[in-house]
Amino acid sequence: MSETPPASYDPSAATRIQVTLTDLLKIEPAALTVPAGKPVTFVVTNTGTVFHEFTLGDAADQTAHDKEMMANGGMSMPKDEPNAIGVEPGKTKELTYIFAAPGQTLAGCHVIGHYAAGMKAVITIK
Ligand SMILES: [Cu+2]
Repeated sequence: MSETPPASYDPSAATRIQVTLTDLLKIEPAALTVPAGKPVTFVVTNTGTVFHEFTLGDAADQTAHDKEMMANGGMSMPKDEPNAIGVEPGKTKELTYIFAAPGQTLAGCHVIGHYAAGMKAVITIK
């Protein structure tokens, strides 16, 4: 995989990107551009009425996380991870991450059925 979780970084130097999770099973915006090698803080708001999550990673990571979610019933995340947060309805949470190298990756929501319905965003790392 082309990403690494944040090691040490200056939070004030992070690029901040607003993201919205919706009950229409969308991550908005559906296309994001982030810098490589610098901390990026995603400010993730769930505007819906059900739990959603925001998981960073390539297609293989997304598939692995989907299986992990299914093993736990598919409705919530047991705990946040360095590349994934769950966001309750009406709440905003932040996830800071460093994308190591230029390329492309994804963000997805893995509440049961959401990813398959298209709840994902394409992230271009420059
Ligand atoms: Cu969702």
